[in-house]
Amino acid sequence: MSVVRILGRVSSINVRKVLWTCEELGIEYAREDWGAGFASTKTSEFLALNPNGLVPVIKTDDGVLWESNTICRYLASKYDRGDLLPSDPWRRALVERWIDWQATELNGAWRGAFLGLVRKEAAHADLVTIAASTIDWNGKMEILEKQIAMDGPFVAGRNFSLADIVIGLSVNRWLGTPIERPALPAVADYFERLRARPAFKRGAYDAMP
Ligand SMILES: N[C@@H](CCC(=O)N[C@@H](CS)C(=O)NCC(=O)O)C(=O)O
Repeated sequence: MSVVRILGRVSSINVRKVLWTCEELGIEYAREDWGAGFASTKTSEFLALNPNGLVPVIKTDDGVLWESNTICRYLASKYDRGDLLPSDPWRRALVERWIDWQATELNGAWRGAFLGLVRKEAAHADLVTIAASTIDWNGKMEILEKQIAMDGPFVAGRNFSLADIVIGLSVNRWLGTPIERPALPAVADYFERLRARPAFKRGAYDAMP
């Protein structure tokens, strides 16, 4: 396959999922800056690629693809990386569960606090909403704490998987957002394990929550 083209700014957590995945796969890719602060995703040119007007989008020999978690799954399957996304239905489901949990439960929980405190969006400046989002977000991270403590050292068990990319970047966001956080030692150790990975260092841009 020729070089995978990734459209999206690195300040996007969803773009970084794809970058980190490419680094774990050890494949060649080229990234272009699209999205807030760069080329607009609301132009007809971009909307023809992704009607949602969101990054990331990838262009491959197979075609154009959007939705970050789907892109990560596609790339792991394309490059036959059963270690990242197992083919056995049960083991795969244990990985996919956390990928889906990130996109639904976790992503919904941090919205108010992250957009209000980090992106400083006027529409999310309401302190009551930020406080409610913080409680919700911390509660989700307590779930993660129990999972890692009980079934770690990675989120889907003994081995590093695609779920750790998606969840790891979410932990990075949690740690980088100025909220009051409970002490979660298993999550803290987990994050250090992820940070030690060479692919994390190259693809995760952890200074950006
Ligand atoms: N569900 C989508 C969400 C993508 C998304 O929300 N992207 C944001 C950045 S994280 C975006 O494109 N924002 C608009 C922009 O940057 O122009 C995915 O996971 O790919």
